[in-house]
Amino acid sequence: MNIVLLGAPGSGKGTQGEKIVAKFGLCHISTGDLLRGEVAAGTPLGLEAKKIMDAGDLVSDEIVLGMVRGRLSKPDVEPGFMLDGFPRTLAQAQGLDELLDSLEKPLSGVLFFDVDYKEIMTRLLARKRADDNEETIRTRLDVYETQTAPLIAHYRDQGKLRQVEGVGDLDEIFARITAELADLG
Ligand code: B4P
Repeated sequence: MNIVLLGAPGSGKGTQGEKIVAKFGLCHISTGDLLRGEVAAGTPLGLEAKKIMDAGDLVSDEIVLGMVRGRLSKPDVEPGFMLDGFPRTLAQAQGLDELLDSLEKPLSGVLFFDVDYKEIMTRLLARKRADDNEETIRTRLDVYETQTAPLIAHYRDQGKLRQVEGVGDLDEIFARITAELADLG
C-alpha cells in the first residue's frame, strides 16, 4: 500500500501518520521532518529552508521533489510508503505522478483530512513549534488554500481521494482512517 496524507497545516497528518505507519508497517516519509532534519544538521539546504519555513512559505518544488526522489529510491520503501505533507503543489503532484510511474509504484489512495481553519488556529497556537505563531499560521493557511487545496480535485479526478473528518478524539479519527484504508485493500 502506497498512500499520501493531504490536509491543511495542523490537520493531523503527522499525528495520525505515526499511528498509520505503526499499524500498517509503512515507511513514513514526511517532507516537513526531512526539511527540519536539514535545518538541524545546518546543511546549505537547511539554512535556505529555515528562512522559508519560518515565514510560512513553501520550499521550492525542485528541492522538495529532489528530496522525495532520493528517499523513494531507498530499499525500506518496498513494503509500502506513506507520504506526509507531500505533494503540496500541483507541480509536486505531477512530479510525483511521473516519478511513481517510472518506479512502477502506483498510489493506492490519498487520505484528505478535513478540519476547519478555526480549529487549526487553536491547535497550532497550542503547539508552539518555531513556525506556529499567529502571523505565520495565517500565511501557511493562505498558501494551503491557493497552492495545496487544488490537489483535492486532482486526486478526486484520479479516483484516489478518501475524505476523513479530522476533528474529534484521536482514536475515533484513527478508526475512520483504518476503515478507509481497509477499503483500499
Ligand atoms: P509540516 O511538517 O508538514 O507540518 P504541518 O502541515 O504544519 O502539520 P501537520 O498536519 O503534520 O500537523 P500535526 O499532526 O503535527 O510542514 C512544515 C513546513 O515545512 C511547511 O510550512 C513548509 O514550509 C515546509 N514543507 C513541508 N513539506 C513541504 C512541501 N511538500 N513543499 C514545500 N514545503 C514543505 O498536528 C498539529 C497539532 O495539532 C499538534 O500539536 C497535534 O497534537 C494537534 N492535533 C492533531 N490532531 C488533533 C485532534 N484530533 N484534536 C486536537 N488536536 C490535535
